[in-house]
Amino acid sequence: MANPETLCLFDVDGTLTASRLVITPEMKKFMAELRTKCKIGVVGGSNLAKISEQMDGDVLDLYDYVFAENGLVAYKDGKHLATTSIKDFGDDKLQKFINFCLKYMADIQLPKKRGTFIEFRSGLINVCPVGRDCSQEERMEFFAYDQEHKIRENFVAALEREFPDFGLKYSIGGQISFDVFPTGWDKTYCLQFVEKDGYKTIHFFGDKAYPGGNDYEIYEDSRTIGHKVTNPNETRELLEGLFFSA
Ligand code: M1P
Repeated sequence: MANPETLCLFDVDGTLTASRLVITPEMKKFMAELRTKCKIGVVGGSNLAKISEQMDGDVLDLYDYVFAENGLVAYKDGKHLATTSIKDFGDDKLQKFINFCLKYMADIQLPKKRGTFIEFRSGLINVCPVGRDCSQEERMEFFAYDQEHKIRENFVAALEREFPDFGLKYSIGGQISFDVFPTGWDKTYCLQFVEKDGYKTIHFFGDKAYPGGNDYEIYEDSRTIGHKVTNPNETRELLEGLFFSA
């Protein structure tokens, strides 16, 4: 391997794949080629099963590091390293938070509502006003409606007003939902695992590398060299310049 002391970490949606879609065969092949040049890892907000689905195969076989749920579920070389649970946040606070969300969602009118409005994951709570059971078409409909009516932005502002001292962070990373987790449990959480392995250079590639986006903290972190991209093609072009040019 040409760069064994270099690690490239990647966000999933909008960086390796189009949002919520499966990686293209070309991009999948390109990432396998990159793996012969340096170590590679993914750090996504979704759970392991969803990341595997998007990576079109067992992601644990395809990447050296896999950080699901922002790194709260961590794997290296296909082996489980650690899982941190949001249950440790405390049931009293969690229930107050969830109750508020359910009441808030009961009072908003949207083009459609489906099922699974709160998804309780290991390391975060995903809040989804349209419901995670929506179809792809309903997803796109909500996304467009949200851009116009700022449903998620207003929801997060209401939560910030209601729970100013809870120590929670909100991240609007995808199209239909937002993630909620204790402060510090953003994507930088995964860096503690790779720091131990003594990499000289850690690149991070993400599309939501703006304040409020779920790639922002790790993109800005002094331990990484951050690269802001707008789609998988741009990610590939940057990597070609870094690792494949003569
Ligand atoms: O990876 C970005 C986000 O992807 C999904 O968001 P949505 O369903 O809203 O498009 C979710 O898995 C979310 O948790 C994640 O941050």
